[in-house]
Amino acid sequence: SDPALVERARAAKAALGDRVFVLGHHYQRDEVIQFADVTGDSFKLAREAAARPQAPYVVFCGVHFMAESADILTADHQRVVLPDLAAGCSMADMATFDQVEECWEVLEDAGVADDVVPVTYMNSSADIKAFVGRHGGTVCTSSNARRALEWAFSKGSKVLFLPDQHLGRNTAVLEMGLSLDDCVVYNPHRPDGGLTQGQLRDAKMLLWRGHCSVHGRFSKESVDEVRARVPGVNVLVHPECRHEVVLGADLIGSTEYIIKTIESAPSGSAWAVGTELNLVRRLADAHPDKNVMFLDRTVCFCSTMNRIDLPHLVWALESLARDEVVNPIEVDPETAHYARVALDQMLALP
Ligand code: CIZ
Ligand code: SF4
Repeated sequence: SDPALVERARAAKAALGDRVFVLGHHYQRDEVIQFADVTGDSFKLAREAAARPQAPYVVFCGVHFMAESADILTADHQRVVLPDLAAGCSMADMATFDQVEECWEVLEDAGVADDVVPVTYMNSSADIKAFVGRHGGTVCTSSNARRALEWAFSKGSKVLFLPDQHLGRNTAVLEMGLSLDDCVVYNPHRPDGGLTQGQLRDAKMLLWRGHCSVHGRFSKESVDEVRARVPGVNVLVHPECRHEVVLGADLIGSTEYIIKTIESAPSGSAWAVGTELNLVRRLADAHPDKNVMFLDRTVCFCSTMNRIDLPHLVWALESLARDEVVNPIEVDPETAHYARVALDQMLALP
């Protein structure tokens, strides 16, 4: 990265001192991650920000829904800044508030809404989390999805899982013992979600038709190809991958789990990792004694994560050093209140 920009980022950060706290998601570029005070997945980062109320400015190097969660969980005086407002998440965008309200009406008309507990993945907008909070549901992450589903099924006979169909299906089938037939996909672009009254009545898992544009691109062929090419390879994938990919993998887990697994793997072992490319490259660089490779060379970076680059970070830090808050992420108080209900329910999961 441009040495002049690196120097400017360093100088602005030094001028800000303890007044700024920089969060870096694991999928961020190297040029950005070098300035992170802490790295993590979306949930860990939101909690880290909340644990530092003395920092008035929180710069979130990640995507929009993560900055929203940080704003909800941090103190009122803390301002959360997203260096590029175009850093969204295609998965989160696949479930809009209006679509989810309409889905709920479909469930009401089918006479099943009272049996449904909504569960939303962390990767969703604040207003979806608030919807779930208002309807007695919970947020989950890829580390606690099983506990979230167990809790939800103790409260109702059906779960509406938003917005990632793959995490929902993988958790239901592989960890809860449900069958694929217990799961149906609700398509927000079709009348009644594209489901019959019988399907709405009988399904246990109503999966929203959303997916990650990175993890959803790994295929069963990529797993077969790497196994043929690299004898003894271990295939390690994120549960946002498609069901057949997860079925073909050796190990499945969140980004934090993937990092820990590679860190503790024996020297000389071979790993094909199905998650975002910035993270896989950093893991490969950090563990030259292990053969860490990307599961599928045709899959790319998360393009919205990559919108946060060094020029945007420098601009955000230099503006904050002049006490000019650029690109603040502010969730309105009512949405924040109900989103927090759903987030607190996740924290209270047994
Ligand atoms: O796929 C993502 O964006 C993940 C794993 C986000 C997160 O929760 O950190
Ligand atoms: Fe969204 Fe997928 Fe990018 Fe994560 S990796 S921010 S889920 S599009």
